[in-house]
Amino acid sequence: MIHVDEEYSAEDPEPVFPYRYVKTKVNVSPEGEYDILSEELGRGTFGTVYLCKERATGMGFAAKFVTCERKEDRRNMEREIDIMSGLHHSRIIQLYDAFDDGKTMCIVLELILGGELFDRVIDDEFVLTEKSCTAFMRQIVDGVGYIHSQNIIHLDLKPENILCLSKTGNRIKIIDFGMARRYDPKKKLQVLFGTPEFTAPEVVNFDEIKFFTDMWSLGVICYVLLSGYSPFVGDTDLDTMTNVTLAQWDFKEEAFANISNEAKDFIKNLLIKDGTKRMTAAQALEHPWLKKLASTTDLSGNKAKLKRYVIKKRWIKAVNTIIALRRMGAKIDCNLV
Ligand code: PIT
Repeated sequence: MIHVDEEYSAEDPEPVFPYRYVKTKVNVSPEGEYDILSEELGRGTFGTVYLCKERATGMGFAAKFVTCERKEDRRNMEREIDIMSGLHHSRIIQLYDAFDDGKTMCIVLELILGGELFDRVIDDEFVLTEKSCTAFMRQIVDGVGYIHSQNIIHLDLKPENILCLSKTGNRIKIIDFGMARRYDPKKKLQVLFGTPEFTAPEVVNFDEIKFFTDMWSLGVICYVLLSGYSPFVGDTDLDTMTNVTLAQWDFKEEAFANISNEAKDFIKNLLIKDGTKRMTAAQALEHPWLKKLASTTDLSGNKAKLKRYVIKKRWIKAVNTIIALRRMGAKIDCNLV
């Protein structure tokens, strides 16, 4: 059995490569310097991420490719590169290189091999406790606090975007800055995207977005992690968005009966409709639930719920991938199970 017992250390581990400021190599293709391997690390709205190897060093990386058919695709990638090249922190995936060959853009990123946080948490070997949840939440809040300190809002914080460094340790990193924005106090920032289940009411209502928008998502992630239930999810995205705009939610009785008041208070202070009343990342780190040693009571019932949640999500994602590929006219090798 793996217990996340080792206390999370605030000390920054050595980065795999020294922090660097990346400048996009224009009219150059990554194949000159990297071997792009056929293994897919991930696929999403953002494009496809492949495993790759730098020939000069033999080091492994993750390469995200985006075909820039529209002007907007290039602008989005340029924004992501600009944002990521200024984020240097151990809880944030690091940018290593960037290419623009005129048709396709590629960003080379730190390789993270432990998989998604929720996949790790539902592993049979993993013991879900409040303590293990705080070990993860503390790092996520720490990373988000750093992002905010750099004037960046992530805007797509969700379980899929939290990766584990290894299959056994408890260290995580935040990925996917494809939706991130720089906060400009002179401009009113409104966005119309995100993942409804984890998106704040101000996004759905097309109201002003600020750093507190990310804090709502952390509240939802924490709720799901502890209980296996998702507080706003409905049968359709539209139902989910209605639930979010109402900001009405409660602690599902059967799942939260054995959860501490501190943990509930932590979530209560994030899932607040009025963004200005939510805890900031700095306040969240000072909250008693993250400050003190949390309970080590085994939450195996909740873990079973979380497992069902993750498996259902995996299926929905697989089906959506097939639909998208069919639309592109691809032949599908159907080996889902
Ligand atoms: C890894 C390992 C892995 C997935 C990724 C990286 C993906 C990262 C990523 C980063 C972005 C983005 C989309 C995906 O927009 O399994 O090392 O900035």
